[in-house]
Amino acid sequence: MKPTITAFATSPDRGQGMARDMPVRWAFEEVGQPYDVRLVSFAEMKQPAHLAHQPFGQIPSYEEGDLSLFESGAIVFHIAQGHTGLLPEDAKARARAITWMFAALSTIEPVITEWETPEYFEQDKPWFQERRAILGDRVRKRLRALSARLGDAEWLDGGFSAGDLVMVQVLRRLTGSGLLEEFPNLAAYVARGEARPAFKRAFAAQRAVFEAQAG
Ligand code: GTB
Repeated sequence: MKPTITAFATSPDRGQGMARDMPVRWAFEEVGQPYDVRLVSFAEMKQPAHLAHQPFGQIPSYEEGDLSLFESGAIVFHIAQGHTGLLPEDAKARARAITWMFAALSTIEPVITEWETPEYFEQDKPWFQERRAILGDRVRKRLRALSARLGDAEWLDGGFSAGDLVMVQVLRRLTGSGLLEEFPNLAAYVARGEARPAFKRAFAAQRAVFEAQAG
């Protein structure tokens, strides 16, 4: 059965692939699983029909028969578990790949989200620059550790895995900020992820939504 995911009918990022349907699309493409997309407006996301699938009124959600999931990380994990290609067969290597998924979402992403927030909502505050610098240093601290662990390796633990997919997608939010570029091996790691044919197909698919609207 072909799964259906939800995505923004109108993405605020104008097709840059920053919304969280992107890692799910990317995972589908990596494993060769066709999928359908139901586009939802901001108003529709808050309606009972969508809340039944995503209790927080957000995208993405995932439906496959009577299975309904939310949380992009959990959806990527589900896809990775059900197909070959995103998680190693070896049990220990598989556990380590899953660990990197959690590290991306619970250790790296929160400091990036914190750092982004003042840019969107608090630029007019007198303490904006000082706060931004503090939060930037918190991001640097995490990136320094990640950079040290990655070293000269291509991926975080052997071959490309769901851990890399989620980590690259999280790090993409820093592209062009200057922060990622302070760590050339991480910038190259993100570029390697973005160069994967599956990433390109997923990016093109979400970009097509924006282009269709832009006319
Ligand atoms: N933890 C959840 C998950 O990973 O699935 C978070 C889901 C989430 O944040 N969804 C956002 C959403 O639906 C879209 S991705 N927001 C609408 C709402 O809460 O009402 C976050 C996002 C949005 C826009 C950009 N952008 O424009 O660059 C980037 C990321």
